Amino acid sequence: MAMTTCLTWMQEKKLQNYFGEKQFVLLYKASVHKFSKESLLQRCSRQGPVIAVISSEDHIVGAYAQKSDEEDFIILFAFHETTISECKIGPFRLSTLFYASVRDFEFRIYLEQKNVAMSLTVMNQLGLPQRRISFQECEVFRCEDLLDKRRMDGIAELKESLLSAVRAYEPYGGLVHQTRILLLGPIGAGKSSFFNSVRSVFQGHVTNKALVGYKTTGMSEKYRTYFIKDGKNGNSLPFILCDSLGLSEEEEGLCMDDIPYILKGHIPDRYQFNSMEPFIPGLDNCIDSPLLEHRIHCVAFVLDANSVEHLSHEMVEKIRKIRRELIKCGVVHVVLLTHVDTLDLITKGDLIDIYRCVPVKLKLEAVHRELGFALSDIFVVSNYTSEWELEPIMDVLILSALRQMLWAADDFLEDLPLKETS
Ligand SMILES: Nc1nc2c(ncn2[C@@H]2O[C@H](COP(=O)(O)OP(=O)(O)OP(=O)(O)O)[C@@H](O)[C@H]2O)c(=O)[nH]1
Ligand SMILES: [Mg+2]
Repeated sequence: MAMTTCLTWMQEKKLQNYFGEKQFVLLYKASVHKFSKESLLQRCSRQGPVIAVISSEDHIVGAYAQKSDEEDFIILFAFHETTISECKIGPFRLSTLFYASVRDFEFRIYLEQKNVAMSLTVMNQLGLPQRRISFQECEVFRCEDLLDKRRMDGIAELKESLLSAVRAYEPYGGLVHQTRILLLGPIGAGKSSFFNSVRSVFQGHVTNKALVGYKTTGMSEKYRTYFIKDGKNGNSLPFILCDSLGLSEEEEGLCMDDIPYILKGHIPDRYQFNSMEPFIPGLDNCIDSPLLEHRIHCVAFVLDANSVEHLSHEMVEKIRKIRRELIKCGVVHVVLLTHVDTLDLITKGDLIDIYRCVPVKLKLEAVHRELGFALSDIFVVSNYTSEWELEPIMDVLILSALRQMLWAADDFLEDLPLKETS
């Protein structure tokens, strides 16, 4: 059975961020490998940077050694509720903490006796109440750089394969040339930013074609059906992203009566939304007899991850009502959670394995609970907002979400009654 740490996800993450966005690999656990310094040193030597974590009932203390075998400064730390205090000792080897002579005693771990002792200075610097602490567990982790070259190479490869998959995508059965994905969601959720992000990935540099930002009444006022050109060969990509006015609890958002017209493909590109006056069929430029290719094939509800637990009752009701309409029309829908980069404790390196991060899992569960979406229909992205250069880790999330939307659109096309496809 795989060994697991006794640290909570939050505690481990705080330590990883504190020591510079590391990933921890558990090498030694006293309750499994015996409370013996020989056993510990045998497992933890020649491992590069390591961190020893000692857990007692009331405290978590430990030592971070940049080099496990050579003499160097060791950073001692103590975990407090929301902060970490530290103090530097040495230069020592890691083994000194277990074998120290009385002369250079500052911090010593008595593994066999399950207690740790420290000098008065260390105790004060770490903000601990006593010089001797009994503990139940001692764990040692190897500290790896989260974004090392090997991982970055893997990410670059994954990005290329996702790019190829999306370029090669053909809508189900050749029923349409391009799949239409509608971005719907509250004002400021990141709909236009998602379009900009997708366009950036395919252009090969960060672009901001759609206006984004904050205005109390929302930034996007026109309906836009965006074609995207592939920067590699200039060809149009096999999908169209449709950006709409944001939903609002107040009167200024997207008029609910407009939604069926958008879904059926009546509303033309650049239509100026009017929250107070619903779309009237037969207007100038209106698409009177939309074809299958004008219709919406997949809807992505775009939500700011920070807002999902705080959506107003009115907004939840609006989204549920739209879902009912979508189910009635058979349009497949998914959720896109934006702003994950701003969640507490999340760093860029976490985007590699974002669905395993506890704060993200909690957000997914909140969307599932509040709005009823299946967990497997919720995708997470960090949009391009302030970056100057493309980040392959962000691209992988953006492309993965896009690919899922294309698959969802295929489900819709596949499910259409025969008379609608001829
Ligand atoms: N940090 C971060 N900021 C984001 C993200 N997505 C969007 N933003 C920011 O959120 C704000 C609103 O983004 P928009 O793309 O304009 O949102 P929208 O849904 O199109 O808004 P409306 O058109 O007003 O309905 C902007 O300041 C964006 O820079 C994200 O993933 N991470
Ligand atoms: Mg917008």
